Amino acid sequence: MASDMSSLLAEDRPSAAAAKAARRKAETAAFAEAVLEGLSRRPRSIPSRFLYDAAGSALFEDITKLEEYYPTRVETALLEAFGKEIAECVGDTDILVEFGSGSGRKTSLLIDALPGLDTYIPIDVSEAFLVEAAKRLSGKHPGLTVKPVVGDFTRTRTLVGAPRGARLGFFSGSTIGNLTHEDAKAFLANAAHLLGKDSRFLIGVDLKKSLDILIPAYDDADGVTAAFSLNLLARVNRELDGDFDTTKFAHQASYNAREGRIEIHLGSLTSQTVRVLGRSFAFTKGERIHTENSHKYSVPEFQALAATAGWRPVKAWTDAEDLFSLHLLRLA
Ligand code: SAH
Ligand code: AVI
Repeated sequence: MASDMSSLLAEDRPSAAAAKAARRKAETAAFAEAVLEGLSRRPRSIPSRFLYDAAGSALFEDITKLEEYYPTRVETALLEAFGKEIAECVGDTDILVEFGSGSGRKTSLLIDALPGLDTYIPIDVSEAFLVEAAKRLSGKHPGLTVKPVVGDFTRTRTLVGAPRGARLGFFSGSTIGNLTHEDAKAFLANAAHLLGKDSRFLIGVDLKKSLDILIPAYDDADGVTAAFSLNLLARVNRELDGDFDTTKFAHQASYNAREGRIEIHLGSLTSQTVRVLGRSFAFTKGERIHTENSHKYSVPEFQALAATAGWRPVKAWTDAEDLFSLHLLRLA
């Protein structure tokens, strides 16, 4: 079969250009609402999905190459070591649906291990990055139909135009850890609905571990993670007529043991007033904006969470140092 990139090529048509402009407008409106609301409440917070504009996605790619950031390295090694075994446990698969697909580099390993795969549907909110990644994947896997979907995976209720067939979901990188337990449950329940009866789900989940490993992974020596966090304020300046001085905020990563999660904040280094869309927000020195959570789960903790949404464990794979886990689940 010839490589099919129909939904990407459609981007060139005028109607597709209008749809793209409408998506961008809606995304900017959602960003504006989240920022104005999040800066008005106490404690202040902005949802982490807004970290991923084009610049944020590129900075996340830089994070994945850091020595301190073990999750990408270890998850890749797990897919390389156990890809064949995972594929055997998964069984026949026609359609792979990936949530928060990013660069899709790890996905290639999974695609290689699934010989009967016909269609790949990556879902991501970061449009330009998604389109580039989908083109790369399509070129690398001739014969695979690639149908990228731009959108928020917590709000994707249907996969328009997706063919019938056996479905496997893939949620890599421990992005599920960026959701609260409540939101993760709702996401897993929606994914069950989206993937449908008899589907399976492969999810990468970061494990609890020593703070000596965990903290540097989120506060690296070269300041790449800090740049990733601060890009959120730069994005407010670019898109929402903001005047954040990004040199006057500091990236802060800490572990909240009670919640079992890394928390990332941007702390104000001075007393200052910032304007966004014509509104003023006064910060005292030390006042923080909560920008990200990254929950860590033991294998049984994650299996218990998945069970609340109807997903049963098939098998979990971990590395020798117990840094990261890959869970294969099936619907009960
Ligand atoms: N899975 C990839 C990328 C992880 S980074 C990997 O393991 O390397 C998280 C990805 O999820 C980014 O590409 C980001 O744009 C996307 N993302 C984050 N929140 C999202 C949301 N609510 N809906 C859709 N995509 C989201
Ligand atoms: C995408 N996500 C799983 C990353 C994480 O590890 O929580 C995002 C990240 N934030 C800072 N470093 C990496």
